[in-house]
Amino acid sequence: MAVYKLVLIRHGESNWNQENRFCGWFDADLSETGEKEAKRGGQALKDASFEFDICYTSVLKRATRTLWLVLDAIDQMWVPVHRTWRLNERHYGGLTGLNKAETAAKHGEAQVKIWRRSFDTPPPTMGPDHDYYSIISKDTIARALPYWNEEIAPQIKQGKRVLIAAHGNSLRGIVKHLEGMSDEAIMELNLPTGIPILYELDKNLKPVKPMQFLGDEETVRKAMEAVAAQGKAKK
Ligand code: DG2
Repeated sequence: MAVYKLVLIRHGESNWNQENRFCGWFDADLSETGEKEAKRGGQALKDASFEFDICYTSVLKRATRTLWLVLDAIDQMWVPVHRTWRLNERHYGGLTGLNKAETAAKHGEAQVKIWRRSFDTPPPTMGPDHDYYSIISKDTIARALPYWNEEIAPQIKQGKRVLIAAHGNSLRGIVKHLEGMSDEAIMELNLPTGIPILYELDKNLKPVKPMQFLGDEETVRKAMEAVAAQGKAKK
């Protein structure tokens, strides 16, 4: 029986999503499309009359701005927001700033998929000679899960209605944990930008049904395919 509801939202498209560059901890802002996606996500939550008691986000502006736009759309800007680096995107290390399709052409799509989606193979490290080394100094799930277990899960169990606005990979870490997905299964999951995801959870915070996207089926399908295609080599 569903006891709790949890809503996750990956930020809207960022400028670097638009340019198909590995972003990670680089603090790219939302693109115009991303702002529209975040507003549309907020509208979907408004249409379904969602209310929240507490919100969580990363310390990156694409997630923060998405959360602001969503809270504005549902007219709940007063809801307390907790920010943590533990919900930041996967640190893309030496790949930061590179074009995903060009990287796939150089290293192969299979290798790029491992760097983007695996839970045990981090991207190559970022050395001091990297262009972005001075701006942003990894293991996404290893840092997101303690925060989930120690901070977020207890709030849900107290009956708080929680919204998390974060990133493709930090949210995939939470999804993997909630659904008990294998390392292989999580490799195939691509979360769309700006579309709220609803989980109905039992008293032990286990999902009672699959994740539900608050958006029309066609938009969701296209958005997920587009994310998967970002790692394909340019033809
Ligand atoms: C993207 C995710 O992160 O990239 O860092 O490039 O969710 O913050 O836009 P987000 C990035 P992929 O893991 O999908 O390549």
